[in-house]
Amino acid sequence: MIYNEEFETLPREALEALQIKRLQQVVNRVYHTVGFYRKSFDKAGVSPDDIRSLDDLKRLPFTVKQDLRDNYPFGLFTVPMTNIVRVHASSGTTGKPTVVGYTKRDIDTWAELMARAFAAAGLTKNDIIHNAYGYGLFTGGLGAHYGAERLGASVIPMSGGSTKKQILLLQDFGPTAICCTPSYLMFLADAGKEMGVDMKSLKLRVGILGAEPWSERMREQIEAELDISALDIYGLSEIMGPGVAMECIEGRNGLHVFEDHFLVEVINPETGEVLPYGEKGELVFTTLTKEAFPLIRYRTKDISRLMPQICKCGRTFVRMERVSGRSDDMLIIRGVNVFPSQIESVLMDIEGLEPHYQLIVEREGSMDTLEVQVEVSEKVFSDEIRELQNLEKRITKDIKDYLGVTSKVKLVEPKTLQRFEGKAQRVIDKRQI
Ligand code: DLL
Repeated sequence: MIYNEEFETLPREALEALQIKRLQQVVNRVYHTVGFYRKSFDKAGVSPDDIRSLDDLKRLPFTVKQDLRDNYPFGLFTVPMTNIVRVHASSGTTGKPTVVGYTKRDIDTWAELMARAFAAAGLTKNDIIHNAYGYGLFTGGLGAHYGAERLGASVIPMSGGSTKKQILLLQDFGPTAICCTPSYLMFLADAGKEMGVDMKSLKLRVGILGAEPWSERMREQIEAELDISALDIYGLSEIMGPGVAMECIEGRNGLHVFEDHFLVEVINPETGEVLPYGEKGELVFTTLTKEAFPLIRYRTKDISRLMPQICKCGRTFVRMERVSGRSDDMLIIRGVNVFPSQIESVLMDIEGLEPHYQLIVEREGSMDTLEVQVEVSEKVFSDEIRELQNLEKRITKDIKDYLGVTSKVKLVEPKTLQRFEGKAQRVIDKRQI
């Protein structure tokens, strides 16, 4: 099912004509309304008038997460706060989150793109969508919610957590679709089985799963355990939230990027050079229609490749291969984005800890676990065991409070963790997904 036949099946030529027109508009607008862009374009020696074809896109400078941080919280918005109707936020590389804003029209566009995503999963107004993405600053919950309503489906705004209740509603309300992270769906499947529920007998037909990397192997496992189609949805807060790209149920091979609203490029993360279709590199997005918070050539750090072959579903939009990893050290633990540097700054605010730590990420069953090992000072190490336990508790609490992730903290003797000559290897990721 194609939600917006007119745009989603535009012949390439017409699509590109629309894209260049929209690109020129957005480039002009950011140049004239946001000091940051004026400076960065001037520095790169490029003016909005230089953008005559889509090929000129590569003349524009990149935007990176640090730029968002430098302009925290609202510095890159192009409209006054009176026109902003919603803000969301996601983890930044330090304690401060990355903040994004939406006008009424932005929310409207987002709802349409999420409705398109649901339709690509084969859903219609006759479906009941159980939405277990978190509601709140995270874009997953409200993003999917508005899209489901736009489609006219019945949405169950469940949010994350409360496992038993999730299972109960899945049985009693009979949703035909579920939205959550793939690892959470595996967790729910296990939990349901433990409760004696036959998860295959639920009415669920399809999962709209994303917000973290996953693999074909995980897809097979989810599909077998729940007897559903498990489809991949991609997005990031900076660009909009979920619904930047979506896999279609007909193709099940790569995610269609909603190219009438976003320009996508793949670059070599080392050199910044634009790579041709088919080559693997870092995804870069430019928003074409966003009002409040347009972004020009935003480096996502997500690794993928573009597949231009026409899909059997009829959509003409290019597909991106499922994201295989990141070019930076961001971890996604149970759907929460965490940078090692954020954990470091929490640790460094606590007296008695040394700046030597290691993060060990594992997957037990379907649950990600995070262990934080940190060296304590000689003085602390000679304290009573109870004091050390209290310190562990305090660190666990601070990490939970500041970053939203549950961790197991292990204090270790001074000088026991490995030292590094070059780049420190802080993270040991043992997950096999
Ligand atoms: O995770 C938006 C989202 C919500 C997408 C619900 C899909 C479903 P952020 O919290 O800003 O936004 O995190 C964005 O998550 O740069 C990727 O690294 C990762 N990510 C998102 N979707 C996928 C996916 C939301 N399908 C960051 N596969 C992105 C792999 C994904 N990684």
